[in-house]
Amino acid sequence: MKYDFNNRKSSLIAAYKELVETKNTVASDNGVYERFTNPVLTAAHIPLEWRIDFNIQSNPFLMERFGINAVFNAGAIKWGDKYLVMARVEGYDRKSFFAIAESDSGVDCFKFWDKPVIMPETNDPDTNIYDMRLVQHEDGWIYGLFCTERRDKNASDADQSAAIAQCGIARSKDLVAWERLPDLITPSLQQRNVVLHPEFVHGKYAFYTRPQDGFIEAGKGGGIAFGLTESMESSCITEELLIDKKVYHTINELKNGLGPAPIKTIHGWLHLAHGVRNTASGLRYVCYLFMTDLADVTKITHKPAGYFLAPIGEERIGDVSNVLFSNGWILDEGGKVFIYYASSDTRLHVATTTLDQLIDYVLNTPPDGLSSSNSVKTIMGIIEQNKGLNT
Ligand code: M1P
Repeated sequence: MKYDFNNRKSSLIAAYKELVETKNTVASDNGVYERFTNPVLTAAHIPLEWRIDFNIQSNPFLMERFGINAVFNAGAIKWGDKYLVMARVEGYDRKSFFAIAESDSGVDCFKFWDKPVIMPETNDPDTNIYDMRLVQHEDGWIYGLFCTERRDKNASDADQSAAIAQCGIARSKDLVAWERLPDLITPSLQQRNVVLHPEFVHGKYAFYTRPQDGFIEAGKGGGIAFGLTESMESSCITEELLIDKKVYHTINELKNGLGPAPIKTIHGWLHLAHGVRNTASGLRYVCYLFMTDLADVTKITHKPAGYFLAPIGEERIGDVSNVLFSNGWILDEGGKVFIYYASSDTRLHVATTTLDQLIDYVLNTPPDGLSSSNSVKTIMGIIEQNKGLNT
């Protein structure tokens, strides 16, 4: 039987066009943020020309020649009048790379640029790169900080999974051409979730790090830390100061890590981070907010109890289930905020809110009392305040 190449090609193109032109609708509004019906990016949003050879001679069955497994954990930036996300794209081969998609609305119709990002390498080539944090720094550059992963050179042949994670750094003026800088040097054996503060602190470049002992386990280094370096061309942090440590019986008792770069507000620096705890069904990742002092960026002034955003419904299912992770947000003119979050290491979503709502949430949501009895006391306080109001 002759394979109907042209028919299959037309259906693939029509289905792709329909997907990338689908409008999004608000699915829920909890007073803090709105969630949307559809993810903004999935593996199916990757351009067909990246995956399929459309030549009938070399690909008569119109097979995918490069499969995409997932599109998730994206850095984000407003670029002119476009909303841009720089996503982690993972192939069937398990390798991740970066690709930029743009949208006019920030919530739907994201289209990838023509080609994936070509990220230059250092003298020590990366095996895997992922989780981009885009930062418009006051020095004039856009920096991209990401995780670079290489096999642990000390691992035995029998051990093919031991890896070393470190912070890779690149910079750009146009998001197309990237200059790779040397990886960040810190006292920690492993680094992930490293973020650049957008302003100089004491005249130096300031980083949020996440020191960890092992590739997965944060170990004794656990927590979000802070460090300074003189230059980005040979960045080296000699001291990591822990500013948000992991705490027993909280959402981040196992580990945590900063999401995107913080947003400056008149009340302080607003931070979005993820917290991880262990459960019988594996690790659970949720996102939380906190605020640090404008004068002392290492001092947390407000930290609401528990999570701000956690996976719900289908978001809970994916390659690494029960994970909600964010490394990109955009503060728009007028105070609207777009939070790009990924679910279960599989797809990218957006939640929208305003800076006013986020500030209200952070300043006025009670902190974690760290015991059941204190949780009940918090509820009793709310009940007391509501006396006579709920009639
Ligand atoms: O699989 C969940 C997440 O695991 C890592 O995050 P962390 O370093 O905090 O454990 C990262 O690999 C991240 O990409 C991934 O989403």
